Amino acid sequence: MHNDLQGARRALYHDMQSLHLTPLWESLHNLVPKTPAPGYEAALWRYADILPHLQRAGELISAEEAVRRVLVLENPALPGSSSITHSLYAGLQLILPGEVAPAHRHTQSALRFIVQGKGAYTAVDGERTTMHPGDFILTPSWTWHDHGNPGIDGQAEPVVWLDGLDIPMTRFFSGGFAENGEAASQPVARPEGRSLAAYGHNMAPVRQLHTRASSPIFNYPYERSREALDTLRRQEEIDPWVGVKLRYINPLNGGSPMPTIGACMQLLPAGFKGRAHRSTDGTVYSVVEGSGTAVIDGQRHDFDPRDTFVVPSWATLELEAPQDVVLFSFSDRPVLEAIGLLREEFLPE
Ligand code: GTQ
Repeated sequence: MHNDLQGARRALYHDMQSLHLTPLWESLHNLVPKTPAPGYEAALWRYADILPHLQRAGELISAEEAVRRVLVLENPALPGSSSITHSLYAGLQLILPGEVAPAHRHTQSALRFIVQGKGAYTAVDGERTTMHPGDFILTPSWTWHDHGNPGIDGQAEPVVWLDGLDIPMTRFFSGGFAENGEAASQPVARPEGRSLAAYGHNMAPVRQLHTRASSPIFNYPYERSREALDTLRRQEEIDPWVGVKLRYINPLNGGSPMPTIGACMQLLPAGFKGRAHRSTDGTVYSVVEGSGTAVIDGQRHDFDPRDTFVVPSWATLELEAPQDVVLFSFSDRPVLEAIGLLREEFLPE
């Protein structure tokens, strides 16, 4: 190109800078990419690496002082963002015997996936649910929630769970509001198990209005999900891409448990060597059972139980399971679906 023209263009860019004007033609290809360029990375966090730090945090700060004692899993390519993908947050929360994480509510939607220990509870709008490993618990937008760890059957142990929230999405839309509760623990208004009894059996109460966008079930117990996967695994042909995979639903409308976050549980039978698939929803996986390998865009990530890994938007994923593997996963899929951005490809062998 002519040097003068080049110089004149640079002068134009420079002169209009103070007016906060930029030339689109210099960035158009980045703004409208041919395929998603997520700008964040695949990553795996080993539980064995995290646990000692979580234990140290347990010695250095109480759940009450911390409000939430959480080590944030931050995408290596997004330092300072507290994000695991552009839209999602993930962290591992520890609550020790006798501790309380005080009541609050916020517009961000949250899920808890129990990773280790039992006998802690989450209370959601006046109902407690006791946590067991593999349980999938919701605290939908603007619901009061607190966590405590009184133990179960006279025995209390440290409990660790994976928090998944739409914090970055809420920040993007400038929709963050929060309030602290009056007391650390909210009063119990309904007996434990009420939600599951009322909504967890393909039935629903007839004289109740449902105005909330999220599922009325707020604990999907692992026992049941695991049993379902196991039955299907014995009865059906295994899907060559995802194994036996079910998504969690809001029983009132068949949609996702919360408007911004979808979640799934899948079983890969021993010997499974999955074909490659990809989708535009960057997805966080928590390993429930078994060791295996996630091949993400050709790179191998070996995982063990309780590890967490993230698969970026449009990255190919191949799952390998030398032994039975169970994976929990969550993503922003319902949002992408709602705005027409969900694409998925199951690649041939
Ligand atoms: O338990 O309410 O990991 O508000 C981040 C923000 C957990 C929670 C997190 C939160 C919570």
